Amino acid sequence: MSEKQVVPQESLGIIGDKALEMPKSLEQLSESEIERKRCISRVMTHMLKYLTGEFMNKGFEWLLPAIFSKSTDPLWPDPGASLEKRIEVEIYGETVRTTLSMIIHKMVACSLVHPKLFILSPNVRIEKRERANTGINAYEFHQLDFEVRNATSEDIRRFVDEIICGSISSLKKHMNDELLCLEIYHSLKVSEKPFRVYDREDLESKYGKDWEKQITFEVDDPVWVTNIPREFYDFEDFESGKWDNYDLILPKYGEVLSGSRREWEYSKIVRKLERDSVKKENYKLLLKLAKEGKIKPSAGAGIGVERLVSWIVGAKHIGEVQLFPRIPGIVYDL
Ligand code: ASN
Repeated sequence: MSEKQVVPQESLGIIGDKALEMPKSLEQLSESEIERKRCISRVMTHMLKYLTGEFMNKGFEWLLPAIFSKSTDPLWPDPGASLEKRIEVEIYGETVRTTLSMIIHKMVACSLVHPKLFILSPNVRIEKRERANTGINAYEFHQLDFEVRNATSEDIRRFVDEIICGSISSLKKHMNDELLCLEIYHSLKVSEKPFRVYDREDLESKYGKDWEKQITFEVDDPVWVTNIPREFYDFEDFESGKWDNYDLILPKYGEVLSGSRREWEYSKIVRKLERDSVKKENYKLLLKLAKEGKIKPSAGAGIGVERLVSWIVGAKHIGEVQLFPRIPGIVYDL
């Protein structure tokens, strides 16, 4: 890559309305910038240790991710999604896709094997290159993705309130040197629980289509937004038109988690796939299991690991919290 990265500027995003300086790759960093990276990595290590520990304390199984599968998240229709390209490759004469999220695997594993599970999984989303400027998009990132059989949305939200606040308390207790080095120790606070919950329809009446950006800049603590129309696997009440799903929004950084109670009934899943023009042949196994009544009600969510750390350390760009940045439109050597 060249010294100064030039990125298209049409679509300036959530963090600010001015062009962002793109994070440098490792070999371009000064000593003090390397020290900062080191502190950020230590904060991330501690956060992952805390979060995975909490999941295991609560009886979750830790599963390893899959990279190539016939079925992955359609990421469609989702107003937040903007993919430049979908990766499909042929292996052993079959077409497989790189993981966009582990949602389908979670639904199947949670129904057939583990009532409580989590996966720390890489997601490959080739975002449009303009998204370099949002400061919160990376074309590879990681989710701490989890699912609980028979859980309600409320159960999941309360659990997330708990672990987000817990991870910040734990960081303040055990990582004070790193937080001081990053100059955020004093401003980092543990929010009050439970986090406030807004309905997307109310936000839309107040702010219009741009509600997500508006609420992101208005709040000082994480807040929940529920009832967001999106992919087929999120539960939708056809009568009321309400979606039983949720996003967690972080002040100034935006959405860090999305999740829902899931659809499990075959006829609803089929109806929604058809309505959304999502190819049914890409979801053969899920449909077969649902038809046989083997998909169980569950709820879950996925936490964007790099976004959560960006918010905690006050990063200007998500690429700062990746040792090997994955910025839309910029391909580094490593
Ligand atoms: N992980 C999300 C969920 O559990 C799905 C996604 O990332 N698109 O609902």
